[in-house]
Amino acid sequence: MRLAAGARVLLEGPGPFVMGVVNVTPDSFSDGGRFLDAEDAVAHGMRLAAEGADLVDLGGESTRPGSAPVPDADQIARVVPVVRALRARGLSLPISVDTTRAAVAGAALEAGADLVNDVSGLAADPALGEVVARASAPIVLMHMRGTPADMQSRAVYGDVVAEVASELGEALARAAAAGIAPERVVLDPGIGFAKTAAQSVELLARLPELLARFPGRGFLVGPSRKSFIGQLTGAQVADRLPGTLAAVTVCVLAGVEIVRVHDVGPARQAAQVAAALRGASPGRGEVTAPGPR
Ligand code: PMM
Repeated sequence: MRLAAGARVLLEGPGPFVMGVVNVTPDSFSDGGRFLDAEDAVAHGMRLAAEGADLVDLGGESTRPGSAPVPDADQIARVVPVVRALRARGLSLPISVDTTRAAVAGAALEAGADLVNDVSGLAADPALGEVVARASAPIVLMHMRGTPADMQSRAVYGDVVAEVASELGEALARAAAAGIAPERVVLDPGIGFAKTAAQSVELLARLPELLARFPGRGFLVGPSRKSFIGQLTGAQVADRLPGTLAAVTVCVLAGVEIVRVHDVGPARQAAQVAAALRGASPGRGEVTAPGPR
């Protein structure tokens, strides 16, 4: 996969690439409150880089089920100083901003972020597509229904893979209408967003089928510490690393290029082994390269 912002290449190669999560929120899904302080967030971002992250994802709004929106000004006040400080500390990795809001994305890109991670798939803010297009920035379009406040009431599917694929197709159409170049778009099925645990597991199990519906398109998946692992195992959020690594392995074996995780070092190792296994499986080509789908 090749992901570029303008002429600047952010990611290039077969992957898998590891996106490290830095939540700059008081109530995030899994590391709530621990990185609210900007300096802590910066230190955490630098630590993830040292652990081998290929890119860092900064978010100023929790998306946990039931959470309320955070005003643009608050998101900007949380995220922009962290972007600036990471650059001032010499971080050269691509920085993505996890937001559904045009104003937040614009401010973060201006401050030195490179791409946008939109959990609404361009459904929340009609102005976001234009901001991304104007900056020639890549965007991750994640599948969700509704908003974090009401999404779990909308986890009703006939065929979860077919419906997620169809709704990702609608997100792609929104990106195209905004003028975002197709090669700058990465898709994400949105594990845990408007999905029950069983639906998240089914999506992970059927990733090859989902990816096959979008030939040549880059995919990102974020299974890290999610509640499906808790429901399967009883593990609390802080104890879900083993389950996360099992899911990361499945993602990479399926051909997913980017995994979004909190525990970068362990996930990187799991992803490397899974990539070798994928490469070595019959008909897959080179051992060191997952190869094209
Ligand atoms: N999950 C969370 C937040 N942002 N973005 C993408 N693209 N995919 C995800 O699965 C995703 C996301 C929620 O997890 P967190 O609050 O622990 O970061």
